[in-house]
Amino acid sequence: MNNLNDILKEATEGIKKASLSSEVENFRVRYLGRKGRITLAMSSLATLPIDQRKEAGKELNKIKQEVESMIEKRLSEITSLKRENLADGEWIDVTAPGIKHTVGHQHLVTQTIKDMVEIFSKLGFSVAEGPEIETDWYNFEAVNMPKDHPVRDTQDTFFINENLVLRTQTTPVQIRVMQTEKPPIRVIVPGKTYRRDSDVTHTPMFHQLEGLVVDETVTLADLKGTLEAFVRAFFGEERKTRFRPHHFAFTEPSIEMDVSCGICGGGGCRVCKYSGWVEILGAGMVHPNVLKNGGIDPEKYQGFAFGFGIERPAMLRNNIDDLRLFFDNDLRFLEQF
Ligand code: 2NM
Repeated sequence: MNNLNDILKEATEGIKKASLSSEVENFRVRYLGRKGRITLAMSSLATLPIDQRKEAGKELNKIKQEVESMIEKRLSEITSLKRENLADGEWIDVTAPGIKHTVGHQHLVTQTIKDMVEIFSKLGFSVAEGPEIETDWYNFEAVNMPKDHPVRDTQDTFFINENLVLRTQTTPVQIRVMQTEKPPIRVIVPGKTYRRDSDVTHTPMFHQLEGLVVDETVTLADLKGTLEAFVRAFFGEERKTRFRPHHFAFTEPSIEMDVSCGICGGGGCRVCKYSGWVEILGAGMVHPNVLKNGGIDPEKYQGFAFGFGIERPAMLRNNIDDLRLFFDNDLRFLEQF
């Protein structure tokens, strides 16, 4: 009995002093665990003479329950103490602004392509894509640029071998469309193009968007109307346009289109080289040879086509003065759009 009272006294003092829940748990093991003092005392009851056993068992059960309830009580005291301390020291200001996650976005070139595609979609065009590595035939022959023709020199081509090139324009995709689809065709082709050229206004890779319409009665007037509708939608209603005669191997007749300068409004400035106009695209009626190479009968069908770079219209619309900014991947630039 004395022994039991010692156990109770020790446990009471120890548990009271415990300041961590892990310490309290240690007491639980020490007294109530498989080899705990109370557990051991329980098993030694059997060795007592029968007349003392009942009394001692009762006492021991009482002590066991007391120790158990002291442990639970102390544990809950420690938990609420922790909460109080937390409330004092680590309170949360629910009105403080949250931590902002950095979210990426599409590159300005991609955004611009998307805008352009949307405009042409409303005019009834669908989108086609094709390989960036092309054969000599698709990139040159098919679009009326035969071997040894001087116009090939103006293309600054990256050759992969005798027969393969990085496409210098997206025109080969239009040829593939003509070969696989029946008129009426109304398609635009945005994509990467490559030329061996690198300075302030040229990068070896740049983006183009070309368009092709083929049907039984397609005229230059349809071409002009389509392009004017595009310019108004992309640059704004107030822009003026003008067409000039030009020459491309793949169209006849060929034209270039200018828009009035958005910086000076046509009065003349550095961006438009004091002319009031900026050239934005080339176009024309598809050359009969090109239709033939696309498997289309030029006696029955006509087509118009146009092509322009993506970066320059994006520069004009966003007041960007250096083409190379598009491809430096400087976040201070990219994040502005
Ligand atoms: C341009 C200018 C003029 C053009 C021609 C063709 C095709 F496939 F019909 F031959 N596609 N795109 C074209 C015409 C492209 O880029 C300045």
